[in-house]
This record gives sequence, C-alpha cells and structure tokens, in this order.
Amino acid sequence: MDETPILVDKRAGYYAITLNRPDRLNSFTEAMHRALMAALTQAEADPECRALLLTGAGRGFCAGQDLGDRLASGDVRPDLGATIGAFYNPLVKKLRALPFPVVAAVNGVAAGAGANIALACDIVLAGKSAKFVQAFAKIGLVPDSGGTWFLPRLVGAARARALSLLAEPLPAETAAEWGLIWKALDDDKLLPEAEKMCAQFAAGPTFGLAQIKRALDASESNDLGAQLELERDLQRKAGFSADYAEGVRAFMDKRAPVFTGKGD
Ligand code: T3D
Repeated sequence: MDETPILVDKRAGYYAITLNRPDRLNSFTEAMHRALMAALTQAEADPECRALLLTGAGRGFCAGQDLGDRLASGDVRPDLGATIGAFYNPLVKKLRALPFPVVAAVNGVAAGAGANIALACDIVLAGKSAKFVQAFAKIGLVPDSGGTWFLPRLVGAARARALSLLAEPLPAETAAEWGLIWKALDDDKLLPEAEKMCAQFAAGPTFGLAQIKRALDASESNDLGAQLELERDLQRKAGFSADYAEGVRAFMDKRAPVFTGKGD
C-alpha cells in the first residue's frame, strides 16, 4: 500500500502537488484519487493559494487507472461507470472549477486518464521527452476524463479521431505544434518554468483570472450573444475589484502592480 500517493507542498502563494506512485508511473488507485481530491479541496479553501502546479514523481506523469486494481477483480467485470462517476469525473470538474490557474508540468508519459487530466489543467507544459497517449483503445475502452471533449476542441476532428482510435503516443513537441498543450520544454527547464509561472500567477489578479477561466469554459456551449452578456457581467464584477483599481493606478504610475487577488 502506498503511504503517500500524493505529495503536497505549500509554497509562497501556490501549492505544488506531485502524483507519487513512480513504480506504477503514477497510475491512479482509489487511495490516490481520495488523496488528490483532498489536496485540491485544501488548496481551494486556502486563501493564500493563488495557483496550483500538478506534476508526477519519477519518469512518468500519470499512466491513468492502475490496471493492477482491475485485474484484482478476477472474473467479476468491474462497473467502470461507477468509478468514473465517483472519481475521474469529479476530479476533472474540480480542476476546471478551481478559482485560480492550474499548471500541469508533464514530466514524462501521460497515458489514458493521465493524459486527459493533464489536458483539464489550464496550462500544460511538458518536457520534450514526455508523450501523450490515448491508451484506452489498446484495452477496449473509450477515452474518458474529458478526452472526447478536449481532443476535438484542441486539435480538431481528424487528429482527435486518429489519436483516440490508434492510441499512438504523441511526442510533446508535436503536441505543442498541434495546440494540444502550451509548450514543450527541455526536460531540465520544465519544473523551473512551471514554478516560475505559478509564482507569477500567485502575484496576479486572482479574482480576475478566475473570471477568465469561467468565461472560456462557458464559451464552449454559449452562442455569441450569450457569451457577450456573460463577458459584460464578469467584466462588471472584475471592474469592481480592488485589483482592477490597482492595475490601472500602477499602469498610470508606471510601476508594477501589487495585486491582492481578491474580488473586493
Ligand atoms: O478503471 C476505471 O476506473 C475506468 C477508468 C479508466 C481510466 C484509464 O486511464 S484506462 C487506461 C489505463 N492506462 C493504460 O492503459 C496505460 C497502460 N500503460 C502503458 O500503456 C504504458 O505503461 C505506457 C505507455 C504508459 C508507458 O510505457 P513504458 O514502456 O514507458 O513503461 P512500462 O514499462 O510499460 O511501465 C513501467 C511500469 O509501470 C511497468 O511495471 P513493471 O514492469 O516495471 O513492474 C508497468 O506495468 C507499470 N504501469 C504502467 N502503466 C500502468 C502500470 N501499472 C498499472 N497500471 C497502469 N496503468
């Protein structure tokens, strides 16, 4: 049994969470799901937390579900709908809804649900040795954890279908060229770059950044009219924030702004 399937490091202004089952390429067990959800809930409740970094220990980011757990059920066929409903879907929804930016530092292979959990993060950085694998088809499953939603939106229908049906690994640099992720970086630059980004977000106008996340998520289902109205409403809220007042003052004073991150 893993003692600590998740490492949580509270840094100045952000949390760094490391998936920590390196022997199994950080694949998910129920214990890891529970620990990760608890860590995300803790980060969300902490007023000092203004960004989150998600990475993996060892040579992989995450290989999705631990298939050893599925083998353990022997001849009894597991109800995967139940585990998706209980663990994977709430995890993806939580990552999307966190009121601050979430940065994935994909340090190695991201496969199955592990790939799609990375794609659920706001900004995905990957080491050049990393690869993204929609591994599901290799074992008779369907991309989950938002895979069938994220892929066509990020890379288009043709690439989404081929990635899902062939389950071929996509190298990080191609993933960046295709727009699946933000950037592929030299492996030794990955964590420093992700940490720098999180530190930058931790000093940012967090309330405004949260409204940006909301607007972009809503745009996936809104028509232009509804989106314009949402932008108006969110801009009204942002415009009442102390950070907006500070941003304008700092611009006019030609100095760096000092944001509190709060909405009031
Ligand atoms: O079940 C539900 O609740 C439904 C939800 C499903 C969500 C899913 O994620 S389903 C998809 C599950 N994941 C996979 O199918 C990926 C399986 N892994 C791989 O295809 C390959 O391991 C990788 C492409 C990720 C990496 O390949 P490679 O050659 O770099 O490494 P490796 O040698 O295959 O793996 C290293 C070790 O990790 C190895 O163990 P060993 O031989 O050193 O003792 C391997 O068995 C283990 N490992 C890798 N992935 C998993 C795993 N062990 C358990 N579960 C895994 N998913």
